[in-house]
Amino acid sequence: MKHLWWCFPCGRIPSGWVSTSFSLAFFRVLLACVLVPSGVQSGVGSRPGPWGPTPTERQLRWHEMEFYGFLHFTVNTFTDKEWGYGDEDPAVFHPTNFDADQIVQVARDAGMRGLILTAKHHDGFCLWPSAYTDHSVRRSAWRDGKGDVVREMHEACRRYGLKFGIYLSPWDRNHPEYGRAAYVTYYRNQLRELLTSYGELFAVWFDGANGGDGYYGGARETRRIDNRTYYDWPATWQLVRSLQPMACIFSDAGPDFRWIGNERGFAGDPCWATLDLTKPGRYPGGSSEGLTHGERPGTAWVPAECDVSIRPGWFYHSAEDGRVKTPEQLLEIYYASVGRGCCLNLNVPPDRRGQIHEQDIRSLRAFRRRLDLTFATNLAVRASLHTSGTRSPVAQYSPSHLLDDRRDTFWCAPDQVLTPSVELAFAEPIRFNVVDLREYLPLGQRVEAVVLEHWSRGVWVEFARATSIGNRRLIRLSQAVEAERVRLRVVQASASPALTEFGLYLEPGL
Ligand code: FUL
Repeated sequence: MKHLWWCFPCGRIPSGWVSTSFSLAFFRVLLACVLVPSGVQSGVGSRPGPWGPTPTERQLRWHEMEFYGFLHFTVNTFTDKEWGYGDEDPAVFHPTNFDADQIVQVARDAGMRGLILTAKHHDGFCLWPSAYTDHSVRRSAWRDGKGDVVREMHEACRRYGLKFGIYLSPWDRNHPEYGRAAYVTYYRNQLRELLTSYGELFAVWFDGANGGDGYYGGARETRRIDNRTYYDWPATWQLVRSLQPMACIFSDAGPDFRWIGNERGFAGDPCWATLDLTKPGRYPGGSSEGLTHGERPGTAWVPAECDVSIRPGWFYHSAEDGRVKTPEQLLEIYYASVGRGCCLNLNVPPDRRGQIHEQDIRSLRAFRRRLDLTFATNLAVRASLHTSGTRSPVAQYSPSHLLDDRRDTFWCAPDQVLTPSVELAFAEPIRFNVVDLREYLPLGQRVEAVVLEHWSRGVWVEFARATSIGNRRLIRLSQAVEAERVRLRVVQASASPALTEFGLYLEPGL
């Protein structure tokens, strides 16, 4: 069985095999696998060994999401603030026409695969009727005090096939015990409520903003805490692990995904999915050094999320209706986040009705339309492929996997070959201005740099180069390239490259 697993790393028989050449290819590979003892890293039939830190199954699922949304919604929406002081009367929370379906439909139509809701922001007001405080929707007039925003959002997400996650601010400017041990117990109690009452969560988001002035049950004073020790994060994360084992935990430095180090939505270039967690400052609210680019080789797989708001603020303010990011700005963010191997968490704040504003919808629609038009056709699938070398067995690591639109199959060079190339030859010239590359993540982030060339007047001419690939690298060219032959050359790698996808696309109107 062990050898069979080696043969089919993802526990699946590649679908293409179960047709014409099934028997021959299958038995050839089976024979090869059986002949190779486990532990051998190269040669016929062996699976390539991983390089550096690798992702968990939980993180792989998160990588697949690529684009999801943030919902900042609380008393601030009605007081026109970004950070509530904590003394807000819960009655101010009165959405006039809250519509979870409208919010989720907008998100789905924009291409988001999940939503993360601020169940509690720094002001301490809870969007669900927590058993541990009255400072919640229960004391608002909305739905006669019987409403639950978290439940309505979670159910709407389920109806429309989106995943759901929660943000629970550690800093609570309302709670009288904030800064003392009793608050940490309160915080964990609330977390447990959220982890057990709303089905499967894909993400739990722990904000780094912490401590300062606030209401604190009427004390109206400044309270400082020690970020490193106060919350005992390992115990809190253990709670998440035990109650929601597939939920990815976010904080500045992970453990499952990290902050990108800015709130503009732009990843660094390069942007590695790995981080050195032995460095000081690697805790929520710690140092942001190294987060933008990641670190090589790193000690852990901690990929980055780019969080950014579609508006200047995180919460809805009518004064910002004219300052919603344009479709072109959103596209730039998309290419600089998803296109650099990260996930994009785009905030779309519900307004005072409890819906996404028309201006935001307009921008999101045009942005989505452009992405759909761009990625409708992978022109590379028309090519015949030639490589400088492929690992054995060739059927398993064939370059054709680059074009099969699957992340569980990949082209891999033999172990000793760190700088392989693959050439795409077309019967007729194609025009493209976007290149799309993906690495096979279970083997780690192996590629350090690539060059892209096209054949012109008898020579290879470079038209782009890139560094880190990871989950995805999108290269958006300022000018379209027209070519009959295109070549990808890996020019630097830490281990024999394992690539799952190669796409060439034409973004219209560029
Ligand atoms: C920050 C918070 O202070 C902002 O209000 C917002 O929630 C942002 C996503 O994270 O740390």
